[in-house]
Amino acid sequence: MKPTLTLFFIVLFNLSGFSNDGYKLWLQYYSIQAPQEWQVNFLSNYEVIGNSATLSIIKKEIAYASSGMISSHPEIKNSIPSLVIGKAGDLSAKNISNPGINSLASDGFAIFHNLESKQLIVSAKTDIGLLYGTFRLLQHIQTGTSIPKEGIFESPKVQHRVLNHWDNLDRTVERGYAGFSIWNWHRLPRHIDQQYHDYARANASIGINGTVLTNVNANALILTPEYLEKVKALADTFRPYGIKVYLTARFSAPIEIGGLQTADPLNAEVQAWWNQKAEEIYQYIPDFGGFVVKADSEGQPGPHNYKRTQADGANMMARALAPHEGIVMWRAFVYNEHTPDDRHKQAFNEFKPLDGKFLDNVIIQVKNGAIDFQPREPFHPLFGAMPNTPLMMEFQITQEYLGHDTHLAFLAPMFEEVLKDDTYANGKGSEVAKVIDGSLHQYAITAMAGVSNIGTDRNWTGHHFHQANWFAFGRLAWNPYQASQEIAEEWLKLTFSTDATFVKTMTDVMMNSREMVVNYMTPLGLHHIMAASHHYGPGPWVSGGRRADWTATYYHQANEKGIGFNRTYTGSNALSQYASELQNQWGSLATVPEKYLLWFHQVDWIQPLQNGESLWNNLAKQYQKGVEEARANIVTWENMREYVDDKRFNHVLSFLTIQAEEAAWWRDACLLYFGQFSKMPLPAGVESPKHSLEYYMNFKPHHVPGI
Ligand code: BDP
Repeated sequence: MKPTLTLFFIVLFNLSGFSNDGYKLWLQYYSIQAPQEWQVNFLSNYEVIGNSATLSIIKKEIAYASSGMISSHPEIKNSIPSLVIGKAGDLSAKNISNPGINSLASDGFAIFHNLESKQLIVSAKTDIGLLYGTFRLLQHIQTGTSIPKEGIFESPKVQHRVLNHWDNLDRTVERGYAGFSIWNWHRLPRHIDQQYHDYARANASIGINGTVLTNVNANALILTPEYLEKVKALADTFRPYGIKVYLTARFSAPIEIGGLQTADPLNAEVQAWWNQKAEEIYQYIPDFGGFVVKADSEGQPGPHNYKRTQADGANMMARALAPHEGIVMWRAFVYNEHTPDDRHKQAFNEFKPLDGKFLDNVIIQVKNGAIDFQPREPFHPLFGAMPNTPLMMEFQITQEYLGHDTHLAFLAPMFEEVLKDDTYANGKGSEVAKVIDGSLHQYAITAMAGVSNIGTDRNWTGHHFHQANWFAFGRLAWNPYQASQEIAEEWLKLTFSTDATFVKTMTDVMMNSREMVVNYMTPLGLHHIMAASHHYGPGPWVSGGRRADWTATYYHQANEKGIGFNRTYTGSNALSQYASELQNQWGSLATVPEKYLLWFHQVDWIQPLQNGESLWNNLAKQYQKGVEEARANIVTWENMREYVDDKRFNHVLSFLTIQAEEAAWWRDACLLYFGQFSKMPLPAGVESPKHSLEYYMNFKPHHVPGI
């Protein structure tokens, strides 16, 4: 094709907006309209000092970013580079002084102005630090945010920032809604798909440095040589991006693939098996991160099978990994249907007495709340309760309980809410974020995990806006104190446009979105009232079956008098697991925040809330509010057409439409169901349900993904 013709097609393609399927995530590098001199300057005159696989990635990244962001602008050519990227040692060889570098962590970075040479310097102790610094600078260039005079000096506040893939070896993804697993095990190790590089690059661009490739409901096969070859191929691909690989270890693996009779953690043969297995893994992957373990939970094998403690199990694996500097992320999500106690209390009861009994390379992975990634949960009572054992945060990025892939919910405000909660462990000001970054209890290991929402969909995450949740997780794992609003703004600018109206409007939509979902699904502290098994759609009627703790009626306890789970001292007393300041505040109807009302209290339908109206009226109005918010988002988005390419615009629009319909489905089903007990009419302004309760109860969609 002639060059002019090619150009014509490129222009046509871009104008018609068909080209953007979202694959490029927040690394769009779209053309900057009227760039300022500094933007063009840095992208046209730069030097990257040294050679390594990571430095090659940096060089490629800047060239690529430059071709996108300033392609239509004349380059400014200088004889000396305006931007220099180099490790501390390499810079001093060039007589560039490097203030502040010593205090950085090995993967921290500095971006600063060198006043003598009038250059911008990106510096770090390691190549990976440089990679992070480069990405940060490119993000500044794209968003038009100049580097402050005093520079940027940053180290991650959390050491291990990992995605947890709940991906099965057959490529289905448990609780995954964006297609199949991106790990094509069958083609590995011989075929290294470009997407593996793109995945690692995207993660590096937000500081994620670890990936757990396999489902917590683990398959022991992953630990066999056949699969370790494949894991090695992925680890080799990810290494230059600073990403370590971890695997989930099935507790009964010594029986299943080792031919032993037992998996008892105190049995010498079992211990030797794990030691040997670790040796073997490190031969394939010398920088293997370690194991993530789900034990004694939801049917998974564990130390309980041998009357051993969680510490016995974790320490056995920790001993095997220690010589290789690997760690064990042992999950606290342990509960049992045969334990006659509120599920809320079980992990605390199990782990608190073991504080200080774990080896140094064990970290306990705790979900943000005590039940299970609900749209809203108070923080998990274990945070603040284990000063002598490192605890890490597990967030769920995939939206198992927040409408799957079609419901827009920006999760950063939810993560932020938990991180900012005060545990009062060492008095006022003992926020969860301080537990996670280790500062509250001086933990030697720190980590944060996010259950991935990534799949084979072209845009990776199903909903275009759910890319923002992956992005936000990376940002918060790097700095758990960052404000979610700032993250939303940055993501919008990188992904779509820096237009002020667009950014302001959509930041508001994003910031309100999680609360909106809470409103139309589980207002006022309700929880776990979704449909059984696939968890898609409402199911407040779910009861019976094999486990009470998997039903909805166990959690909402609705009856003719009222609704809610009494977790005060007159009920399950889960509240006693929190600090006395919180017990006082949350334990009284007068002071409990309404967002946690039905989480901790059983409340009469006629009980007046803060606004003087009855609980029933408040509940109904919250549901209605959520529906109205979802509908309003469609109108708001319609007005954003001029800022977004057609392809992504229409995709989002159609998902917003689904969301608004399903918000009404949640409202109608829940109000009809709870109305049987309250026997009160819907207050003015709340729409009458479209169908009968029977209709909703019988509505059973087939083949919902993610199970
Ligand atoms: C629940 C999910 C289940 C997971 C489990 C876990 O429904 O699929 O296996 O958590 O975290 O949220 O282990």
